[in-house]
Amino acid sequence: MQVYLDNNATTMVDPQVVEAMLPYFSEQYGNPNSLHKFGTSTHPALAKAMDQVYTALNASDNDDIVFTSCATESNNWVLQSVFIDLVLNGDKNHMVTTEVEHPSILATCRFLEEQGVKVTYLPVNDQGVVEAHTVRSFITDKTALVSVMWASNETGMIFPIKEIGEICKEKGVLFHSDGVQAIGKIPVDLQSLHIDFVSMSAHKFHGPKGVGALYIRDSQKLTPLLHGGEHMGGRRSGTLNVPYIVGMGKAIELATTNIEETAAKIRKKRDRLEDAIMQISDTMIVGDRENRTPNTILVSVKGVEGESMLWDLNKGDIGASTGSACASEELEANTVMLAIGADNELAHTGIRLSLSRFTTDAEIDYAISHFQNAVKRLRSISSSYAVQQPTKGGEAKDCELHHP
Ligand code: C6P
Repeated sequence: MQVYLDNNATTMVDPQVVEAMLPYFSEQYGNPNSLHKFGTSTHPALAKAMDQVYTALNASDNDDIVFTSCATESNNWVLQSVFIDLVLNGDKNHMVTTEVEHPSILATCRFLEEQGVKVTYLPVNDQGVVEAHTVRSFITDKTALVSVMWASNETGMIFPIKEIGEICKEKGVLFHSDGVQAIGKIPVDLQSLHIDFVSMSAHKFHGPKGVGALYIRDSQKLTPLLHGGEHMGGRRSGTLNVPYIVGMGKAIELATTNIEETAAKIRKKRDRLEDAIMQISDTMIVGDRENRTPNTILVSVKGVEGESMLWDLNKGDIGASTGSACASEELEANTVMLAIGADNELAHTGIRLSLSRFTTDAEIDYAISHFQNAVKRLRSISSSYAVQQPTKGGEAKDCELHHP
């Protein structure tokens, strides 16, 4: 049996999505900007995909949704352009973000710092979440933008986006949220929130890789990152990737129709896996279960290096990760665990397990059994664990940073 538990890195494309995309590769392959019917015949499919995204997010007709190549592009676009728009033309030169954002935010922030922008990286609490009052206390009259992720790719923890949006509105500061790990996993209603920009990526909700979007509230001005043609109303140049946009529309529709019901089913399997892992002595889960996306577990197994666990799981045909796939080749400590206050050794014990609506009960049974055996095997050869008497299972607590 093969078990894929790395759905926060990417997901399987839903067969219904593949089916919706196929005609736009070799039948209706025209360029939507062409005036002939090969081009114009793609317009209804593009309009439908756009509608599917608006409906899924409950965006208003005044808002803009611009398709991009991925969330990395959407994140870069917002951060770089807000400072092109506001710093070059005004006197604001400060942004607020968190220590636990995805590398596509953190690396862009470092780039902006090299251009003279001042960036405040907010600390997180013991759940790995930034608190709204912390955001408030770091906004100054020089702050142009606050960028806080909606849900963590590493822990699944959901951030207080509604409260942060209200603070930004009150302070007259733009608010961007990286919604990649929230959209398609938890209900999102953009009309009930005050968020100026939201980034998303189709391959996180069973759509294709290489297509994402940026939501722009009230269609406000944002200098394009890519200049060229008049594609997407001049907001993002480059020939529209029709099959992928069609796929993204279908995928978001499938992911958000009956989302609460689907989430409950995923949560039940996730909780069963989590309960079984917590029966193993000296394990800890990062983040309170109720405030997490329904599919994610970040677990620390004392005395077992995350990378060793990963390879053991891989030998058993289980795909997991130690954290963000973008950092996983570097054998780095888990950034969220470090931000919560774990020491370097402990932060190397993190394993991220992320389910999807395609994960089956049989796969969870297999993963539980393999995980338990892997811990036994690896602890028996671990110099930091070998001599210790294991404590009774089931006593692991959410979010404690010191193993018993
Ligand atoms: N996170 C992970 O393993 P792209 O691939 O560019 O569409 O998405 C980037 C991205 C942005 N924000 C968040 C919160 C993300 O989780 C990701 C992708 C994967 O965690 C791959 S690094």
